[in-house]
Amino acid sequence: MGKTTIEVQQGDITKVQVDAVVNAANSSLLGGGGVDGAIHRAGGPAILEECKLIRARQGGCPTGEAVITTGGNLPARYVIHTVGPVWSGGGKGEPELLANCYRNSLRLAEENGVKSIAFPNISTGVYGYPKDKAAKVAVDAVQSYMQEHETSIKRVVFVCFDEENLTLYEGLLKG
Ligand code: AR6
Repeated sequence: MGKTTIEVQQGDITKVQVDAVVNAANSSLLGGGGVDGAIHRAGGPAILEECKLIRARQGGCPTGEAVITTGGNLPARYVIHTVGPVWSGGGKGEPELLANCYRNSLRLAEENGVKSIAFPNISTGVYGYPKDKAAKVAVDAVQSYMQEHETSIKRVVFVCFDEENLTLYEGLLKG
């Protein structure tokens, strides 16, 4: 199995030099606030144009699934839009749906020849997923994907916007 490095960084995902950045979108694929707003602002209108074409074709993106567009003006060549679950107590399948976001994004990345990919902390903003629980799901999902697949992805970066997430991810990935 090829070796994949998993890194943690604090900062703005729109500035990260990778082949693909993941967007924490909503099912409409028409943009929003948070990281979604930042990606569309920095990447320009080409991203929304492609999102609209995907919407016309498949009617949006279900929770846990992912779609891919151009990166527009971003340093990244692609944006992978995935839809995290809204937290409603944990008994509505949220952990599995959140893990699916990471797995499906990695699968789509791989299918498009992506060698490096950056993830935001999906669902931990507007969607209210507790940060500690979300970080554990994210790290487990990426690590188990790497163990279960012969992957050509060389680098996975968790981009944490806030200090709390940074500390959580550093704790989970050390050692
Ligand atoms: N770079 C990296 N991370 C960021 C950035 C950035 N520029 N901006 C915010 N974050 P959220 P969600 C972090 O709310 O919870 C949108 O309106 C933020 O601190 O962006 O999945 C969509 O359209 C948090 O840790 O996404 C959906 O409607 C993380 O990104 C809804 O929000 C995710 O926060 C999705 O909610």
